[in-house]
Amino acid sequence: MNIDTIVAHCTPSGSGAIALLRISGSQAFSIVNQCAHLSSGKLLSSIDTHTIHHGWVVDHDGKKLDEVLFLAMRGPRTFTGEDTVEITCHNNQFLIELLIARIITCGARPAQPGEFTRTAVENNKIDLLQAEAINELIHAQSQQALKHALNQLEGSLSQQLAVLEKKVLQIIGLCEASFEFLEEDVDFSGQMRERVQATLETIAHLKKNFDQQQLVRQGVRIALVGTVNAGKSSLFNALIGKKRAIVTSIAGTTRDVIEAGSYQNGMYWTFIDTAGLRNTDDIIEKEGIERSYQEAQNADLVLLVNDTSRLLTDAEKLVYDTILTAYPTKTILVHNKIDALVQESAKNTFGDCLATSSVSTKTLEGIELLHQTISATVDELVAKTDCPFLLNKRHMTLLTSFENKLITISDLLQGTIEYELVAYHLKDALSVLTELTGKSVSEKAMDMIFRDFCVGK
Ligand SMILES: Nc1nc2c(ncn2[C@@H]2O[C@H](COP(=O)(O)OP(=O)(O)OP(=O)(O)O)[C@@H](O)[C@H]2O)c(=O)[nH]1
Ligand SMILES: [Mg+2]
Repeated sequence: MNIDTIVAHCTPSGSGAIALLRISGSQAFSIVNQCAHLSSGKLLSSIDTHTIHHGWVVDHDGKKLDEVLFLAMRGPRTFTGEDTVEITCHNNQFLIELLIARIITCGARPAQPGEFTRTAVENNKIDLLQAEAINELIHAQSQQALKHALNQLEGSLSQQLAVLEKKVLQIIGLCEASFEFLEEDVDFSGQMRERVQATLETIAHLKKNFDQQQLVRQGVRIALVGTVNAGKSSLFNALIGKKRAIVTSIAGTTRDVIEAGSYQNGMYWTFIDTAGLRNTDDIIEKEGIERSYQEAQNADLVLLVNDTSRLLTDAEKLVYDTILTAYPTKTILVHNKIDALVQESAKNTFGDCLATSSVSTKTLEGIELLHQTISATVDELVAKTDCPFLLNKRHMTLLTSFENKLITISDLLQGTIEYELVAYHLKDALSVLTELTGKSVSEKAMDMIFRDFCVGK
């Protein structure tokens, strides 16, 4: 429980007519009361909850600082669960600082990052997963991410974890019962093994789409790689519709990784131009090439650009082969410079890839078609993310740790079973799960075991 009353500016800095300040805590009403002058003449501390009032924030000497609206909400029916006053004021950075300083003089303290949401978790208004969903929601880079974040905010992931929690609690119950009735030859080990297996399958299902979920969360990353002078930067510029990257006939023009993004079909696409791949002694270029490989690895989609105005050397072919062998399911082979095609065989095939495309960044032939191919591929990638929530790294780490603990338990359930040891590991696994939702369940776990499984003692 937060003993301080906190204040912060909740809307982003920048241009816009209105800004929102939030004050939350047990003293919110009495603090704002000292600096509020309502046009109705009423005292802020005496007004009904969940009402809006016109007025001014005033200085200690009654001087009007800004004309505002006060939104008065008494807890627990508020986001944080505490008494909350929100002030909509005019959006000017100096004015906002002035108003916050005034509210601080009246007894509030500046809020820490995320403190309102944290207070909401501490007051059990939302669980940790929902708090994380708020963050996801704010930063969603695609319509899908937004949808998943909203689902998660409504508790989709919390519900999934509650199912897992229940499964573990049932296994604990079976374990305790087996232990208790050891002498009476009651054996639940078969059931326990089955349930551990079923739980492991559920975890695998939850984890399955993690990679695609990152794509949904951050938008799609499309890396352009290929030999020097293949026309990667030209293609990059053609795809983003701007002359962003430098294009020259000098091999090795691009050395740094260049990114440009835009929203396309409800998804944020980031194109990444990279340094051309070749053997070089230039240490700057070497570093650039190293980064190109890195980008190919990190990308959701690779556009492998092949220069068809000349024939590749054997060494270059090897590089293309290596990339395609490594990433056949995320690479589109783009034959560029088809306006200057040296001979048909310059349209090399290197092995399996997602699609092949022929373009000319000079005449723009094929660019629109390539764009459509990329779009269809992105749609397919996104369609694979069929689960209604977004796992973050924290979730993934804890789920993996939970999974490993269950694997240990599964091993312990083979042969002669030491039920006490198994029970210990099960509770350990449960604590990992509750770390995910941010709630402590040891007490609750015991309640559940007692209610569902204790054989009438
Ligand atoms: N004829 C023709 N020339 C092209 C085409 N695309 C690019 N070029 C030319 O090829 C040269 C290299 O183009 P860039 O886009 O700089 O190639 P790059 O792959 O980024 O090269 P590096 O950054 O050096 O690795 C330039 O002279 C471009 O004008 C094309 O479709 N047709
Ligand atoms: Mg370039």
